[in-house]
Amino acid sequence: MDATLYVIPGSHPSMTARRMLELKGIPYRRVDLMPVISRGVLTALRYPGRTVPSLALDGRKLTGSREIARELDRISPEPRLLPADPEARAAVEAAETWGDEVLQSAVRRILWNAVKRDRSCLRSFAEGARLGIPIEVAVRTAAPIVAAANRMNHADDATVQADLAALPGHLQRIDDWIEEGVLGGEPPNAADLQIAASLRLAMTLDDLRPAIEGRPAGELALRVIPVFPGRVAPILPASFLEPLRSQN
Ligand SMILES: N[C@@H](CCC(=O)N[C@@H](CS)C(=O)NCC(=O)O)C(=O)O
Repeated sequence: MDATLYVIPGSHPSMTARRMLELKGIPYRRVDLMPVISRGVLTALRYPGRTVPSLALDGRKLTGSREIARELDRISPEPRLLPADPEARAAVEAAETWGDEVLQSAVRRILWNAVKRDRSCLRSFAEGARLGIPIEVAVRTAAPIVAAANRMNHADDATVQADLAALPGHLQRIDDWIEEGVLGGEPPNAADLQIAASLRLAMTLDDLRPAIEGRPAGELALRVIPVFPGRVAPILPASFLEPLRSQN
């Protein structure tokens, strides 16, 4: 099987797709793209979407972590990413959709807002990536990319403050799904991988890690995605983090 996965360093759904391919035992070539510029590259390569992860699989082109999960289950059914039992599948798909549409976007906004405050952390996300230019050059010239990513993702302060206020509720929801057995089984399902990658990206922020790591959601994230490069030193205003205080 010939597989090429397009990712952005630090992209959480890209990590979801990487872990899916690893769990399926499918070897793949990874192509690292710069954020924002990735859009033009994927358009030029005629992918169906302009986001990462995008995957070429024996000539077929796919965009989206959920689309990739389904195609991988189709071509290589074991281990299953989505349960065969209809009721279990519906529960996993609901958690996966929430993980994609709610948690993934919130964590992306929080991250870009933090990066806007101090770009030096970008270096840590690029560990092991091949961007085609030296990482120091990429970091030094990243200001327009960071500004564009903040705009495109609506990572403004008011939205990110609301995201942080919602985070304790998100974490409780994940803990509940673990308790119910929707998440946390072995091997991990598509929802585990979707949600764990967002939690791992959130845990790269020193501001957020203490609120996540000691609870079932954090333990799940570390188990499902053992390695996730990146580290953001404390940077968010204390008032933004107030809703997380009672969590620590
Ligand atoms: N929710 C989709 C979209 C993923 C997504 O938005 N990826 C971001 C990186 S985390 C991206 O490609 N951003 C570049 C851009 O939008 O220009 C998925 O899970 O595949």
